[in-house]
Amino acid sequence: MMKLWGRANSTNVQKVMLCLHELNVPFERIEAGMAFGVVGTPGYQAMNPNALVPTIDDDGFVLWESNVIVRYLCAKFAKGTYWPEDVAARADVERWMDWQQTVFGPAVRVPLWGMVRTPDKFTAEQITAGVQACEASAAILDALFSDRDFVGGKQFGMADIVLLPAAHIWLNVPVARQPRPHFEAWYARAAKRPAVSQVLKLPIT
Ligand SMILES: N[C@@H](CCC(=O)N[C@@H](CS)C(=O)NCC(=O)O)C(=O)O
Repeated sequence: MMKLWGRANSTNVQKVMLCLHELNVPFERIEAGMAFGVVGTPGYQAMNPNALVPTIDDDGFVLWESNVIVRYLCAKFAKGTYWPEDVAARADVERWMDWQQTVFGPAVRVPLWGMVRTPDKFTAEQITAGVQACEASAAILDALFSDRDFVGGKQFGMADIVLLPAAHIWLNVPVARQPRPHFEAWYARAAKRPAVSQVLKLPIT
């Protein structure tokens, strides 16, 4: 059976859990990371030298990097649906996966750690800058979803999966946000999916 290492409140682990639930792939999740430890052990680091979660083991094939795991799973189990076969259609959604890793995800880390996890370690200036960065990303997502239901158009797919955990944090941290009707409508649409409601929980921890 597919194995997944990672704590359930990690956004990067949530992407993989969400993907596995969406694709109806049975898996065993092993707690790892932060309070659960494990990532510091030689055995874990032999699989993932970064000592980070998530890591999967698919019948002996070990893989880390959350967005790559999502691409791998969708290509293996959902070619033509979650993983577009057309090269241009795939690049069209993949750009949003890389944007999540490089822009939106790092922005959301500030309200997550600065307002929920370790507020004592953040200054008011850092929080303000982080909130501004999240608003800039939210404006981009609002424009994206002004003419489509999901990232690739009508069908929910792999880019929606990787954007959702960060969106869940931004739309639920205790801060005043600008209204983003299209972005919020996408999130509400996605939240109706059983896999999404099963993985993305409140309160945020
Ligand atoms: N680029 C990596 C980043 C992985 C990462 O930063 N994971 C965090 C959790 S979101 C982690 O392992 N933190 C240390 C820990 O939980 O012990 C990925 O997308 O998989």
